[in-house]
Amino acid sequence: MRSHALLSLSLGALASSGHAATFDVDAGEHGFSFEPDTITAAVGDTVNVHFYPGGHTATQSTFDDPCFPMSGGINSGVVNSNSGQASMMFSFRVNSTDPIWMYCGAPGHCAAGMAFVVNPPASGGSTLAAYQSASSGKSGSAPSAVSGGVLVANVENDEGDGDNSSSASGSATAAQSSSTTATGSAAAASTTTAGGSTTDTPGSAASSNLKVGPAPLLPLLLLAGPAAAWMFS
Ligand SMILES: [Cu+2]
Repeated sequence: MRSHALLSLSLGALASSGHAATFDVDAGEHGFSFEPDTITAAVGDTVNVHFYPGGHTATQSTFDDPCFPMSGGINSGVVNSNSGQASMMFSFRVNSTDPIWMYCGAPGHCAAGMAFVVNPPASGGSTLAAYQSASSGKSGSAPSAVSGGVLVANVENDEGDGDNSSSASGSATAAQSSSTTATGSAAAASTTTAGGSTTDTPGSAASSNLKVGPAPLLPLLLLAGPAAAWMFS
């Protein structure tokens, strides 16, 4: 019973975690850019921004006011790294399918085109290219307070591309390890159960030996009886 409960709990967690996707964005790995710079995400998906050296931010603006923090918007604050990805990453949840325009608030970075968009409009002139074009000449700034997401210990995404395909394989790996965990806990549970009953059996056998010690001797006597009779006949 216990092993079934554990197994169904593990499978339940596996099923629910399967719906949400995680997207990895690299900030400043190759100059003033976010890679990838366009993400199509569903509500409940997560975007993890990994920061390379240069002192970058991931900050939300409106489309109409690029490089300027949107009131109540998403903001990582400045995250720096000495080499490679910073020890902290900025993780935010996609709460709607409305476009999320993100830029880097370090001075000059947004003007240089350092921006990305989550769920860009399917049509019309509100494109990332238009946003970046309107960014030129803006000084760019970002609040220091983190909002709309959290800074958490960085989970390194694949070096090199850091695109959605690596995050897909990342999720697949996670799913695999979840199923391993499910198998593992099922195995652990049955081991525990087996161990438990194994412990019970010698325990009760031992106690019955102690309490009814002479009982096992009875068959021997019954066997010994005829044997002795045969021997002495
Ligand atoms: Cu930057």
